[in-house]
Amino acid sequence: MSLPATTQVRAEIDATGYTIIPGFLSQDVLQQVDDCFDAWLGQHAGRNNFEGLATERIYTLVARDKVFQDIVEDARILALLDHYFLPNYLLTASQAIVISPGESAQPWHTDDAFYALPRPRPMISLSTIVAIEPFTAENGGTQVIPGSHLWSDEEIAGSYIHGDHESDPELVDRVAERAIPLEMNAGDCAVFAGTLLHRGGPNTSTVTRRALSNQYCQPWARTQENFFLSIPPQEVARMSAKLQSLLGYSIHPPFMGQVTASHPLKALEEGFVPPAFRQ
Ligand SMILES: O=C(O)CCC(=O)C(=O)O
Repeated sequence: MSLPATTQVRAEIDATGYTIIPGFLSQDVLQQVDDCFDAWLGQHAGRNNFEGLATERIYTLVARDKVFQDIVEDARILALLDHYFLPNYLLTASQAIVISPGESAQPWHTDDAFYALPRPRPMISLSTIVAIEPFTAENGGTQVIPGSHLWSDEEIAGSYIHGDHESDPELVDRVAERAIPLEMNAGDCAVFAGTLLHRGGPNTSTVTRRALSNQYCQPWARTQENFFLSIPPQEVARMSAKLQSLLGYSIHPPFMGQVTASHPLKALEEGFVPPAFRQ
């Protein structure tokens, strides 16, 4: 995506809350991701109606294969993050989402609802969802409500925040006419504001819908996944400087993220012992 294309993508996100980058993954990368999914799927059952009871999620994808690291730090996505967020923005979630036939619609929600600041407001997170198999209106393609990223708290009232419940039927009725299923080819990537109302669609087809989703947030926001605990420091030490920063090994000035008054990158040095535990 060249610079003018980046500008176009931003204009679409600003206007509607989302956009699609066609052909985001090359055929080769798509195949590598698909091979990983083949090897790993079948072991992770969804636990509630938000994760999806007929949906399989694999968390911490970024740590599972180098191909996912390259996708997380794709230059086209970083260009958007540089625009929307402060320096040292973070990866907040990295997961596979595979919706099987028979899945019902996910509750309507916004991805940055955790951050209980009054709306309308700028996004605190930005989500990407990459089609690993084609997305259709029948197989669970993500549904979005265009323009809802600008809605107030009153307008999004009834959307899912937490707990095991459906979105409010009043909201479901109110937005039904405006919902658009994202239809994408394998390899396309939807990018949307954390403030946008969306949901995984119902899968009424006979085929699965494989996807991966990386989400990013402002450097001062708490991340959904706690990568400090899910990825051992010796693994992070082998990653690129950008990924280390995305995983939280960075400072949001003047000192958010410090490790006993030092830069967190010190914690990745061989033999590092936290100062409070030194003899
Ligand atoms: O799978 C999808 O299409 C959307 C999933 C989603 O929005 C979520 O789990 O937060």
